[in-house]
Amino acid sequence: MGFFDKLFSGLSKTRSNMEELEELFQGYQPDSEDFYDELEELLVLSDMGAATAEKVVANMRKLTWERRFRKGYEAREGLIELLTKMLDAGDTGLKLETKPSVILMTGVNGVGKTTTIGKLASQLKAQGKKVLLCAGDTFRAAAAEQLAVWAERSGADLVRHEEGSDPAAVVFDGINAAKARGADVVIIDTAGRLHNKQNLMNELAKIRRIIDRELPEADVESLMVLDATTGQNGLLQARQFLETSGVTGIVLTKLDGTAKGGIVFAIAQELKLPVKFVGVGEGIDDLLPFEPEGFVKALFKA
Ligand SMILES: Nc1nc2c(ncn2[C@@H]2O[C@H](COP(=O)(O)OP(=O)(O)O)[C@@H](O)[C@H]2O)c(=O)[nH]1
Ligand SMILES: [Mg+2]
Repeated sequence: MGFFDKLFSGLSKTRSNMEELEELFQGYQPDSEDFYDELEELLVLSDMGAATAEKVVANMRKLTWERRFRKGYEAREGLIELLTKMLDAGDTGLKLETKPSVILMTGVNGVGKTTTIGKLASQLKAQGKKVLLCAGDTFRAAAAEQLAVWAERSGADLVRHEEGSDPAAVVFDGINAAKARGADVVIIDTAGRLHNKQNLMNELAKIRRIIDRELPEADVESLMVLDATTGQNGLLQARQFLETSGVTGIVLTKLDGTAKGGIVFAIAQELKLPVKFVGVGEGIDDLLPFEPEGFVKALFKA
């Protein structure tokens, strides 16, 4: 399946949720208050969040007035344009120019951190990079096992310690192994759950300090993983990670399993962080680089 087709099918649930939006444009009446009310309702249903939906509607009113939309297709194009603009929250690419450079993966339990690491490792390997995975989730033995499977599949190196050992020590070893072996990228897995939240945040802060101390000049991409199926709730949970690990971008997983793809807009508007990748399945090739225009097009069948 091609790149756009994958995104398109990954968004099929969200798009079916938006069919009513297409109907809304078919019955478009300029200057109708009902149009704006229904638009807002549909956007909220897509899990865009009330504040962001309100903003879209306000921007849409303004654009309609400026451009004097009369026809449904004009208004539809206008909406596509402004939604695309709203997704621009910074650079969607990864900056990994130093050798080694680091990708730190954070997020609550079960969102798809380890799976995303496997997918990313495979993409970086395909670009000819030497990749080392570092099993910083030492909370459960199964976590390192799962990472080992992905290392095998993607052809990446792996550094792991025993269950229950200090994650910061694994990270220290991982970074030094990467230096010694001439790896291009170290990808660090982390736990999403510990005995309590404060423990987890302290641990992430400690990992971050080790990275900054051992590789002060390195490019560090700190990616926070969000599960699209948890919607607005996931967004709330995510805020704590932002301060602790210096997040540079978001990976939004499980878009294939939800009709609530509108969460992408809430992320850009509320977290002011770029989505860098979207997950559209459990397979190794099911991670797509995010790009606002393509995303909105796939959402609208435009
Ligand atoms: N459908 C779907 N499932 C995913 C995606 N990403 C991860 N998963 C699944 O989500 C579950 C939890 O993933 P895992 O990587 O273990 O999460 P972690 O606890 O954050 O490391 C696994 O069953 C994955 O296969 C995705 O993009 N789509
Ligand atoms: Mg994991």
